[in-house]
Amino acid sequence: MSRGAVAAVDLGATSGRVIIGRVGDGRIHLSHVARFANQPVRTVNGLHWDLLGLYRGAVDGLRGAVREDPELASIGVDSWAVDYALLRRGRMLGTPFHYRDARTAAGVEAVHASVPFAELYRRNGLQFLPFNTIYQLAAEHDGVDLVSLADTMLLVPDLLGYFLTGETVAERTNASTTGLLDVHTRQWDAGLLDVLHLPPGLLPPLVDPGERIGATLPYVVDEIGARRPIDVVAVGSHDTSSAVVAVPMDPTSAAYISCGTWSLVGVEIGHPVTTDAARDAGFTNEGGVDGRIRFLHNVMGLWLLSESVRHWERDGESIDIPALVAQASAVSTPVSVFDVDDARFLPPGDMPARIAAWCAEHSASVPRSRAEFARSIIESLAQAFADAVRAAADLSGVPVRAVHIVGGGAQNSLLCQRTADRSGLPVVAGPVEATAIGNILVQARAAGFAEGSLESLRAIVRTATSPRHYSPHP
Ligand code: LRH
Repeated sequence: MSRGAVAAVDLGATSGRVIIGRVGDGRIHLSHVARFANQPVRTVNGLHWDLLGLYRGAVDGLRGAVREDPELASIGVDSWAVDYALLRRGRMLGTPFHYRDARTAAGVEAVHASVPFAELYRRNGLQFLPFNTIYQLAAEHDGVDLVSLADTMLLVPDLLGYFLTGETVAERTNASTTGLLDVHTRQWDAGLLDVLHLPPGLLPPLVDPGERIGATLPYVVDEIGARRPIDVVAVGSHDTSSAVVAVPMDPTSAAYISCGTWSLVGVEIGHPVTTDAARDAGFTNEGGVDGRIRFLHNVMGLWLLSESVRHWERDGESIDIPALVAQASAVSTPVSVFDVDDARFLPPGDMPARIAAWCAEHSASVPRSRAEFARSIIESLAQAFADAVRAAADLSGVPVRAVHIVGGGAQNSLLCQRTADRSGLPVVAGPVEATAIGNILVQARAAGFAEGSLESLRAIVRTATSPRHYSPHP
């Protein structure tokens, strides 16, 4: 096994990063090269991602990465799931939408009229979320019908891969979030495309994490200042699938929470569970790296806190989130636990007012200060995590004896402690950089800098990081 460097482009809902990972001898070292803002843009026809701006940020970051390490073996891109661009003969049609755009309701109705949800779940194994790609595509018909003009649909990381290499592929873990992948065969569900009148050629060939997508095009080589074309390699391009690669867990007895804007709570299993009980509990079967299944529930996540802070900051005040969480820890009066998954919390807007309205409607006490709002959000998330961990264990049969929290939420010790308390299980927090680490490890294995199963990759994470432990308090 040799040692070497790869570059991860990791696009999150609020920022993108380029990180170099140096891997070898069972070790990993990260070097943060660039961070750039991801600022959604609202226009007259809805909420969009600035994908060209994000690509620009990625290219600038890759230039920095090449300057720092001219021998980079490969580049891998991951991002949030479900969103896509439509293309015709290689040109992007329209401005891709943000999954929090409200247009999808019509799409949900149209899809369920053709394929009832119970049947859809048996086919695609996905938790109902109104923004799953399948509903967004159906909503595109509501107005200008770009879908029928398109010859290709690319998910966000695949779009960046296309800009870098000229190759059009669909990475399988992210493809599993579209609703158009058969959860049992892991192939596109051609029957579903047919029933929904989607062009048969719309979905590109599937590739698996670790497969080479192509080499950077000459203009990219030039822009990033490389001496030669660099391979772009498929990783778990759904950020959650990369994050779960880097959970230092024993999947036969642990649950994980990938905790950031969203919180994905579940277990890793070998085969999908598409029972009526799993469907009714809102559990999804997402495709993982090496054919594993992420059986999880998608919980609203730290978006509740960040969007509240965004509201409080609207007049120019600046709020320090760790300081706010410290104030929330000091709140000694009981606060209300609300249903974090209530659909009203999905779109951007005045989150404190929505939380207050939920509490008033449910005869629960309304938080009176920012610290109480923050405490109420954290208690409600911790309760949702505990409930989802229990449901994941019951529905999958995995005897969960510990809960791993990775991602930004692993830094929030109040949330970690209250998750331990409310679940009655020990919580192991870290790494914070799980997504980038998972992206890097899959590339490193493809390049021969690491080897073996996910268990071997997780052993590297265990050696390289020092998680924090939280014991449940009675
Ligand atoms: C987390 C995430 C999650 C999806 C959501 C759209 O970033 O990828 O797994 O459900 O974004």
